[in-house]
Amino acid sequence: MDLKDVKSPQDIKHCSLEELNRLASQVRETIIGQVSKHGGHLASSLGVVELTLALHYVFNAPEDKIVWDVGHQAYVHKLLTGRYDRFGTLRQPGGISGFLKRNESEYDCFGAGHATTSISAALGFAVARNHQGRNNNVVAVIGDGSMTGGMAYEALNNAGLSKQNMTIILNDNKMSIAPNVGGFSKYLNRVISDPMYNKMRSDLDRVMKRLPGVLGSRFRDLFLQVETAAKNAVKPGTFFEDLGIRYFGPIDGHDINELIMILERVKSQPGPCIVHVLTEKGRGLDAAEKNPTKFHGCGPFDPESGLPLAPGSKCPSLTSVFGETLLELAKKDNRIIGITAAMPTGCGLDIVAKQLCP
Ligand SMILES: Cc1ncc(C[n+]2csc(CCOP(=O)(O)OP(=O)(O)O)c2C)c(N)n1
Repeated sequence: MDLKDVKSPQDIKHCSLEELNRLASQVRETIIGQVSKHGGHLASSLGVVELTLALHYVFNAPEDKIVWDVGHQAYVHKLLTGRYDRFGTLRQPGGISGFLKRNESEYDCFGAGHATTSISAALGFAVARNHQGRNNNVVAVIGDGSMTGGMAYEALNNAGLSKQNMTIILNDNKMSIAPNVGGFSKYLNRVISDPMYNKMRSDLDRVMKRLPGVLGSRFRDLFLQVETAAKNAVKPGTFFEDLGIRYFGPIDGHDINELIMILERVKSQPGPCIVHVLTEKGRGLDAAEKNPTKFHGCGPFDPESGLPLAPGSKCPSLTSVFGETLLELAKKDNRIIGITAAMPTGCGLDIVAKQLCP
């Protein structure tokens, strides 16, 4: 299977693991090729290549609803949902959008641009599904950065209470646009680094993988019981479990096989679930892995060196003028406070922070 032949997610349903991994490489090449020529959001999409392939392999979009938070990480989704041929028009006048757009594709069930919207939207889709007597799946994909926004907690609160069948994918790359900060980010780090839980999980997974197919399915229930008991002893993800949302993870978000296994499992799980997936922002492009903030959104660049192609205008940017002016004012008046929407570089407040908050 070649990426250019993928006209819809149906086309990847019968791919072998090897083919899926090959598609992952082609998707990365295509995205890097396009963004290096015309600019765009890069690092977030590169981080979710395997995750998006696994989601479209396991779930049945557009009947199943896949809701992407913000929408800046959806280039992979676009390539797998019939927009490969138009991908060269991405963000060009008359071309396809850099975000999800409902009137662009039936696979874009929700369009945003604002962070933190996906769980609320997915919950809405789940309630509407039940209301209409349908049984499609609903998935929200939210980054750890977007998970720090207030609306996500409203949605988690309601999801836990309403017991709707839905899956939340927490795409944890430790980054918002800048490195993620705050209590929730620290909490996720503690979950990830719990050595006892990680050992228990890998031991259980190893046992499961050794079981032959039929036996494996017979032992699945037992496995779930053992895992639940072990989880209760070690308690990763208790924050979510206490809200009434079943927690799975942490999972390697670049291992397609592991992703497919866990997504198949949560698909049949009643009630709301959260799958904690660990990914690397900028994965597959050296310069973006080293500097994911710079490559969150970027202009044209040389893929070899990562250096910008166009030297840029001699005029200072609006962002830098804003930052410099605010710095000048804040130096004179300590009542001036800068608040950033988790993007200090993007709004010029890094200029202020560097000098006034060393
Ligand atoms: C309400 C709101 N605040 C801030 C932003 C700016 N913004 C765009 S993406 C993003 C967060 C990106 O982090 P994450 O959700 O972890 O996704 P990642 O890019 O790491 O995959 C932010 C803060 C926004 N789009 N909407």
